[in-house]
Amino acid sequence: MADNEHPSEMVSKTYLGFDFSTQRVKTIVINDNQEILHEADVQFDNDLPEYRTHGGINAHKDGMTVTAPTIMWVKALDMLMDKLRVSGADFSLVAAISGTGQQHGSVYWRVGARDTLKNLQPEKFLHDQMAMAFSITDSPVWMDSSTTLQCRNLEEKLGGAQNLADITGSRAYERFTGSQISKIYEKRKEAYKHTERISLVSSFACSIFLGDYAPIDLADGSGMNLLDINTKSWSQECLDACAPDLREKLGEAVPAHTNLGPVSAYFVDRYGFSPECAVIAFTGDNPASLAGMSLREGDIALSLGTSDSLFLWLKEPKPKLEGNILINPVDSEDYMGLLCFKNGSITRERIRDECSNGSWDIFNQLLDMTPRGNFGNIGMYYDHMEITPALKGVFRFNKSDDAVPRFTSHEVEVRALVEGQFLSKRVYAENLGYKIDSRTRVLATGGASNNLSLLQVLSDVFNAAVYVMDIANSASLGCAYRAKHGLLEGKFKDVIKAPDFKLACNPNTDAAQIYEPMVEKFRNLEECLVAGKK
Ligand code: XUL
Repeated sequence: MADNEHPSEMVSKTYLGFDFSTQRVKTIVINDNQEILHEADVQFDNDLPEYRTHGGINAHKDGMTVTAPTIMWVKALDMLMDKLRVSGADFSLVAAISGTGQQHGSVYWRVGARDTLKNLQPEKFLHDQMAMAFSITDSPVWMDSSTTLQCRNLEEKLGGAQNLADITGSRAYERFTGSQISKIYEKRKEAYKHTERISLVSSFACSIFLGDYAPIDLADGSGMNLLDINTKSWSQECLDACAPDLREKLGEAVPAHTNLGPVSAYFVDRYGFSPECAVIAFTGDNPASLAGMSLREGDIALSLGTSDSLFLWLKEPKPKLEGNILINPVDSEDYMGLLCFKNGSITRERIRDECSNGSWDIFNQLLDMTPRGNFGNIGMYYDHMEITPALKGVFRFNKSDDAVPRFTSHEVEVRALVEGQFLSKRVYAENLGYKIDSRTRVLATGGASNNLSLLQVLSDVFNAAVYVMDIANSASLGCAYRAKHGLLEGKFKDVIKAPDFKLACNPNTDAAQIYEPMVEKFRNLEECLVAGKK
């Protein structure tokens, strides 16, 4: 063995995970022991300034349209592969590749592009050969909000928002791909006609590795308002409501762990991949993170960041107007729920500044000194227009459910904020069909997950143990895991070793007695607010 060779790499196969996210493309190489051997990334703004993106996107003048140049993603991949090679990655050891992309974004392949993909010349860069491959050169991405008209139209044709949610797992959202395609069809009929295939960002990236059109996977496909999550196939009614000939342009969708076949000859000849290296279907970044966090049946993962997001493993989902249900990326028999709360740390920090002079220590002392249940007071703090639910403003209620303009002390305010944020998460998780039981684990991640006082309230509100995990790059790591899972088949949990989560808190013995009634109170109060009755 040469001195500079990595011992783990010598003994095991490796797996490659790619993440085509909004601001960059990133990759992680792991070995069979799930140790990270190499990482590399290419930032769109800095490394590819010629595309003039800010945060990886171009925001248009209308303030609603947001796109990214499709070819930029291809060029970024050329650069990333070279970086990885320079970092010493041995591509001949890669047993399988998978990846992920920002959800909802779409790619439009021009008639003839399939031949381009099948005949890529190894001596040339991908971006030189794929420059003419797209009928729409700027891909709409998830930050686009220009399709309200198409959304209303889709909901109307499908018998209302709840009916659409019952079929596709979500009411119509501007960023979801069905409405985006519908807008392209309405505004650019010629380009639509010359489109041979429509991919999501994930299946587009996968197509490059496969050297052919890769199918959309069921998990990312659930973010389009086009897939029937019950039958796990396209809904003809939804397809028809968006644009003609859509079924042919989308191809059939497959489970996210599907082995699609060997990597294209381009990667074998140019980078030295084994001709047997398998390409596993790519998926969306949120499903990929679920895999990266090794979520198990019954788990809840809560990322506490500027905004908070909640991932749920669901067996029997109940789609609602708030939240999204997706087909589970690691077990396509099951589902995942996704809930985004815009007012996360951004609002916690505002209250910290007002009540404790910017000090987290004092904020935590105030929180700890107030009894669980906060004397029956409840608060909802939506400084920014909230997503779950669509409310803006601060709402405070006393123990008789009367609206009050303020609470009597800083400690009551602080506890009302923290309890309110976690009660809301429990309410919406249960609304989507999540059932809390003795096996429930709450896995906390993100910036605020190092605050034990916050986590204790979380544990009490959910009456469940809270674990913490520090998983950076959960989407790309999740895809390296998924590459292995797809290759070896079987249950994800039997193939992938879960990271060691650290137990942070157990619920207090009186937690259920205090918070069960409070959850109901919160649910009723918020329903009244949404209905305009409070
Ligand atoms: C999810 C969503 C975002 C993107 C970000 O619905 O729009 O989380 O997936 O990459």
